[in-house]
Amino acid sequence: MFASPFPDVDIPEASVFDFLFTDVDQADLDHVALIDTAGGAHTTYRELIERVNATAGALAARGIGVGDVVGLLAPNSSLFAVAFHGILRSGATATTINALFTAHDIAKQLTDANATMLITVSALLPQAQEAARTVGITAENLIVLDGDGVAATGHPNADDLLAQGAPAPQVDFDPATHLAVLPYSSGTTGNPKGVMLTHRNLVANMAQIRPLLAMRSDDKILAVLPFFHIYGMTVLLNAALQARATLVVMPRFDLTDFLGTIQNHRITYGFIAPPVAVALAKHPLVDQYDMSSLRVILSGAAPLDAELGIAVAKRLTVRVLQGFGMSELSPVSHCMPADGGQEHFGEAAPLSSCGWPVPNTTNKIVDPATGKEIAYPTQGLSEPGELWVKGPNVMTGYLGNEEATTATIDSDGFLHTGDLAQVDDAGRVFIVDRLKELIKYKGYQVPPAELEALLLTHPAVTDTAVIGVTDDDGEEIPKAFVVRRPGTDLTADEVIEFVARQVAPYKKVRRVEFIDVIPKSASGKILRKDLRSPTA
Ligand code: 4UW
Repeated sequence: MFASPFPDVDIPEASVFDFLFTDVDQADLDHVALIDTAGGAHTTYRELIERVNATAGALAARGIGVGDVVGLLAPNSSLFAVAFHGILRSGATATTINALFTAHDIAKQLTDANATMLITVSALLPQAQEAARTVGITAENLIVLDGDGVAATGHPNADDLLAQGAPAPQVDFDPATHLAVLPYSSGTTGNPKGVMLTHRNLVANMAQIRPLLAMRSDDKILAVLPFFHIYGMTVLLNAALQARATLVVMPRFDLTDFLGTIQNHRITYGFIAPPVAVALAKHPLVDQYDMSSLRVILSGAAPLDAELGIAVAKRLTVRVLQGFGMSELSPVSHCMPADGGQEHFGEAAPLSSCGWPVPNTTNKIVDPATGKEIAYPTQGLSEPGELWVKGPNVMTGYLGNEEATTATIDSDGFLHTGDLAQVDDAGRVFIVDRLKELIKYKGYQVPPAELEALLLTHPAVTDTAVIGVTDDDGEEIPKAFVVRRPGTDLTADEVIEFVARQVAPYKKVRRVEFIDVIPKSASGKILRKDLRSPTA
């Protein structure tokens, strides 16, 4: 067992709204909190807080409050930020939905989360409407933030909510137990599950990462990571606003816009996932832009290749850092400090690591075969084992799924990440492999169980297993092993096409191999390890 080397931080008993906004300095009120690159709107902290309160008031007037769940389906924008904090401020729980989801995916999440309202934007209205119809959400409870408004369409928009002038409600809940958000994650196995994160979980994670990330009010933070995913939610919508920085909000990633935004807004701090690092290290376009304002780039959500990270640091003359997170950990459990670790430890951590455990946490590395704890190394690296994490950022469990909860959080409070890690004698943690089923495509979760269930509906497929493999660019991609029904001539292209027609683009199967039989254990569990041969 080893603890964070950083001093414990104080975690106030406060709601997310109170932690973020009750003690804003007068000087910060007129500071710009959010800039939309689409449309160019600027929102000050004063305006943000007023709008969050007004949104909470309007939701309360519609009967939404403690115990209700509201779906939020939108790409990044200042409207998203207001809606998100408005939901939490009203006492309701936000279930954020991947903006790339199909109507089927959206309905599934809304149903599982028991959501009674859906907030979206006009670009996603067709799938939002279809999902709302499926789950019985009325037109009035489908809010289209940038839409033409209730008079024109039957769907209220953001202005309708603000114009209502309803005061923010007095809400009474215990931050330690009340759910702030319900993001969905497949965890170590199976279909996506609602990850129950309390106000305390989110407040704790903000407090835990504050001394490491050291964001400042004069930082211009690039907000291109999706707010609906826990990474963007915590580091951007929560931690960056807590630091009173300015978020420069991009609705989607496009390399030219991304580089132009860094140059034109003089971005100082960037949060990315590894595919963006590939572009920053290799793409010729990068040389045409002035990147000199950048001081820190932090990568997470999937493994960062150390050579690649070093190439980015050299090319842009910037500090590149890596962190590790998981929805179930609110999400940040490991991170390098903004100076790489120089001040605290005398040297920066190697980029192949994801830094040290964040304050107030302890870790174990456990041999998955024997369940025995692996010894902390006196020199060099420990043996690899499953990473276990304990701390105030550990979720309370999976919604309505006691079995998955007890399989993931043990009786001592350690969350079993399903990732294989090593620790070195300086306390730095290296993620070396993934034990769990989950596949990550460009940092997005692809649950194999979902693709397997879909493939089994194809009449020419008798059995299947989907695993992650690495393509030529070092990207993890979903690959399907398929057992063909005898007498059929199903092709790989047909399999790819069959899945692509029915899932969000990032969940596509990108490679197919036909085999005679799927390797399974005596209990019928797919032996994914056996499928991971060098040619896979
Ligand atoms: N190296 C190897 C990594 C890494 C990794 C994640 O979708 P989820 O549930 O959650 C995330 C959250 C990532 C994150 C959030 C905040 C933050 O500061 C940060 O570092 C900068 C990262 O991705 O997926 C969780 C799973 O994603 C893999 C790993 O398998 C984990 O269990 N993963 N980060 N640096 N693998």
